[in-house]
Amino acid sequence: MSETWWKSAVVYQIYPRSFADSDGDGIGDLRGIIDHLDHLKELGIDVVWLSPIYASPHDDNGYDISDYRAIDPLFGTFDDFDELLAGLHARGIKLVMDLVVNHTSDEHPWFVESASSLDNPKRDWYWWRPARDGHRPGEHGAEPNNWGSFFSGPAWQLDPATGEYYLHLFSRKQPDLNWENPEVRDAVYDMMNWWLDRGVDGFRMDVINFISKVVELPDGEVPAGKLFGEGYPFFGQGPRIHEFLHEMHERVFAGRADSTLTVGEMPGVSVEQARLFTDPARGELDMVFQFEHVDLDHGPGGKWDHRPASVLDLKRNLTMWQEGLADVGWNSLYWNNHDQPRVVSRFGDDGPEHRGASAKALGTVLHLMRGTPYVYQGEELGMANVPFDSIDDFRDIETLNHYAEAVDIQGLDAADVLAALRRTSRDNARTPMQWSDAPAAGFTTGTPWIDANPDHVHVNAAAEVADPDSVFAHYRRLIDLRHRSSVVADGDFTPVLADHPQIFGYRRALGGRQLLVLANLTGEVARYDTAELDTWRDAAFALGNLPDSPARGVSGALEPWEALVFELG
Ligand code: ISL
Repeated sequence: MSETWWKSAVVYQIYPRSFADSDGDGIGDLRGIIDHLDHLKELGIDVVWLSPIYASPHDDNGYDISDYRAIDPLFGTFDDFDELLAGLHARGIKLVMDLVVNHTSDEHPWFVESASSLDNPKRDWYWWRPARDGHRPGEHGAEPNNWGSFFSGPAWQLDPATGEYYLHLFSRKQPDLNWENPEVRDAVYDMMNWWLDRGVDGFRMDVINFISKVVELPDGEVPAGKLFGEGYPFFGQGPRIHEFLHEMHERVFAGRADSTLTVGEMPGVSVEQARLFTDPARGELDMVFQFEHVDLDHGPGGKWDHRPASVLDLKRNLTMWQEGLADVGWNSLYWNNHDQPRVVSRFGDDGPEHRGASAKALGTVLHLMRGTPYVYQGEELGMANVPFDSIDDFRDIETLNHYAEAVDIQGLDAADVLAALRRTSRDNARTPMQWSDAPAAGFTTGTPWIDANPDHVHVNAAAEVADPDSVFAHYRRLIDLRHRSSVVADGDFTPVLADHPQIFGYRRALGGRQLLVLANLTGEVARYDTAELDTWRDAAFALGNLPDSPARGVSGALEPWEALVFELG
């Protein structure tokens, strides 16, 4: 197998809690996935990334792990897991596991031991600190530094047993591991080798650019209007991050065949840093998830402070990443995951007229760039954000904590906060996969843990798989094109119509073969000057998203949300 097999591969993310429930308890499970393997085969994907299925108290839906070597009974057993892995492999699909090692659950035995006394041998496996000088533990302002947690409130929790605080960048049930301690790193590498030896094909690494911290843990600047200081400068790409990732590569991946895939989730990573992380010569990671394009619609107040992102913003950012990782390194390409609102509602148009076309146009521009595309469950159906009308409908810890802080502490208007949640909450990605028009979208025979989107009566897999004009059929064609075309997998990327305010256009080229992608990412007709595209006048039509696309050439106009692909050579 070539060491860069993933250049022509497409990854599909499964969030197991919301994919398919086989036993009627309202929560998705491994047997539910087994029941739907043919959906994945039909779509044509090459790799599944499975969000966490390990033992967990589920404070953050499994991103708080209490045993890395156990399957949570909520999801099934090791027999189910082995059957799933075999079923995927039998269909030529690899399995990439989620690796959550910036933190564990506070119920992990490592943390329970660590918390038990000041001199426990595992005390130093986590970040314990006494109260700030001059303060008594528990007093207002006594936290060891001023960092805020990603899930609201301070990043420190006092443990009364020893009178010290522990660091948690996420919930208080997700204490951060201390990667400075070599025993921690050994334990993580052992666990990774154990899973690879069981037959899994790689890892998606949760917030892996946070694992190295500036050990003094200094106070951060407090942005205007915020309650806490910014810790990011002291844990984002910390001092030893490249050393740790290279060590992991040597200890886990270097001795294995080149059939694995590693992708590091890296909020806040820059293109220059991403080039270092993914330079094959450095032996760190195959690719990273960056967040710049999905943060473009965040205002100065962060994710809950929406501002519209223009087509120009979006394509300029994606183009910068294409160019930044053109010669060294590799991009991962995504619109959605379990933390992001649905792309058709965000950068597309989820109204009845344009939902299908805009979902297909966004899929087209993403899948034909240089990089490895990721499809998040339901994206291939054009699933949209959910119109929840009460805070009681939401389940996500980040969402619920933010609502409580914004309404109860900051005194913001509840209706405004709810409107922001509806647009941006992670729960938009977590409603049940829409298999059919049946109650609960065919996801469960019981009561789903989170309500299904009412639009499942017309947006669902049963209707789309059979329909050659569906979003599903379009995604299948895009995936097939990557498999068949070395230009898509490995060609150069050059922007076209770079300053056009509505059209995202680019050329891909490899040897004498070329591909042209033109997509109107707005609901109005887009006219363009064909002078720059002269050589494409007689190019062959390859793919389009509207009924009369095949008849349309490089004509100087694109219909609302029209996306066309042409081939030369
Ligand atoms: O979604 C976010 C909040 O707006 C992101 O900041 C997110 O928390 C960040 O991308 C890290 O995400 C990962 O780690 C979290 C977990 O809650 C997310 O689901 C996971 O993808 C902690 O493990």
